Amino acid sequence: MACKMTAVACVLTYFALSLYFGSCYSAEYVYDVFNDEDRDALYYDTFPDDFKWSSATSSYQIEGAWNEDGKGPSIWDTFCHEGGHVYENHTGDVACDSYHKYKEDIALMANLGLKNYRFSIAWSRVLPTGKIDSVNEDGIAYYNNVIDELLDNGIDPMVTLYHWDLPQGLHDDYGGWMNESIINDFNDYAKLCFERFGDRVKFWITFNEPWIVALLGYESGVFAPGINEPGTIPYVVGHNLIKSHAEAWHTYDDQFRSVQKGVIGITLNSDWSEPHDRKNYKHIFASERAMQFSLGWFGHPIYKNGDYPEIMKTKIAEISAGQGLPQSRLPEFTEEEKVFINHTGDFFGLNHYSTNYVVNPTNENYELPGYWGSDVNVPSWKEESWPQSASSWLKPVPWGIRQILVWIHNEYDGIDSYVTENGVSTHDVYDLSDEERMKYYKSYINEVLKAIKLDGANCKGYTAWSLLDNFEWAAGYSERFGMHYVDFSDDDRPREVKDSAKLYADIIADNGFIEDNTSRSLVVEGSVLLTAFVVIIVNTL
Ligand code: GBH
Repeated sequence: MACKMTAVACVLTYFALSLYFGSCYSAEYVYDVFNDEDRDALYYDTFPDDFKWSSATSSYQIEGAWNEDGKGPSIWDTFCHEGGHVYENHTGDVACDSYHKYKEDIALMANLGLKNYRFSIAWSRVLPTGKIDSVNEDGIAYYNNVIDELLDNGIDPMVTLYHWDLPQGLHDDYGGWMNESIINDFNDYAKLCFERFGDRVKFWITFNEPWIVALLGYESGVFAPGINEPGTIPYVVGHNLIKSHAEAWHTYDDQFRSVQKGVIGITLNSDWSEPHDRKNYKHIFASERAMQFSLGWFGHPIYKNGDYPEIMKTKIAEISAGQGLPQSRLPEFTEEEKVFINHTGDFFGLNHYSTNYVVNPTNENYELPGYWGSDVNVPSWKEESWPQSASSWLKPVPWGIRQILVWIHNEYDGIDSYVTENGVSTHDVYDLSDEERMKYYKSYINEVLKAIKLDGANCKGYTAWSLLDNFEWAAGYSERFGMHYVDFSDDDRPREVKDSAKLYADIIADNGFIEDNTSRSLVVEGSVLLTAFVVIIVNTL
């Protein structure tokens, strides 16, 4: 009898332990709120062998040396110096002082195991007035030094030609992006960069986030040059940005590609717009409308057919008419321009940070002409329960990056895509154990892996924003995006490694996510032992 009781107890223990150990290797989640087993569980696999691991910065946000060695002023120098636009009137005058500390920065990249580094050239450092007759050899020398130091460390440069710091002279002369004279000047500048740096730079991005340039620079005015003219001007700016991009792409394609053998594309930014109810076709349409107004505004002409998305053309024309205007606020491309613009991107660069739910609009409103006032008209929000970063606009929603990569893949015929920015902010406190950033990178990179392995997206690289804490535009230094802490109160701007840098280095070293086998072997060993034990007990009965 006692033996029988022991046997029963053993069998029960056996089941209890199997359950316990079994749960050790069931699904793992990074965020408590995102715990749908089919969607959010961590996925174990590695990236393709040639996957490009990178990290990004931009000139105005890190360089400092705003007026050294012949650099001319940019619209961001003016905007910051004017006061009243940026948190506590912070400026990029010194920033991370990378102009003097670039070797230290590149040593940090080498420690991360980076294979690529995305940075931008300050147009007014190489051409102080913005015009081709003003070449500043000291400025050219700086970027030559950066590029050579990168290559010495086995890191390939990914170079952005324009990350928002327009030479002030071009804005003063003719209104910068509002005037199509900019197309020639941008092309001259791009050509100079191909000539001087293209022997070593094989990856070019013409523009960082034209959507932000047009809307934050000219519709809301919260970014330089601070113009607040909703309605038509932001679309004119967008038009000139697209034409400038196409011109530079053709210059590279015609005059440099055959010798230099690089690629050139553009980087577009967007949140993912998730239909709130995927069974409601109106929510699906709302998502599509929102995506076409963000990525499609620039992506459709450049990657699809040389022209704006149909929904943008019809909606803006209809709303403009409703506003009593004689013609659409969205400019038109000529037939020749469409042919010239079509397929001027060798890859699709994506900057992505967050996701929104969207639902269908009730009806069009004509009150406030403008992109946000009347044109997009897709109600969107972020759930209260989603985690919050230090930036009001940024809530981590890891599954969104998988959706947006698949959308790009389907919309643009399987084009090669690169995540050229992705990251999260923490508050301005000294804390090297940046748990929230670790969670963000781990979950987002894992979702990129799913997009590639499970959905077949042609994503070829991932870039973490940012290498360093830096000047976060209108938020100044109040929001930190870096994997390295920078002390902005110290003249030396010392850098310190945060835990997220170590996590990123591990992911790069493993080229993805390798399952920890300890729990699995515990289950196997535990089961074998217990089975043997039960067999022995039962046999002795
Ligand atoms: C990227 O833009 C930029 O390329 C990079 O330079 C920047 O540091 C990084 O993001 C982090 O922001 O609340 O009205 O001030 C991403 C797009 C631009 C979205 C700024 C949020 C703030 C709008 N972001 N924007 S506002």
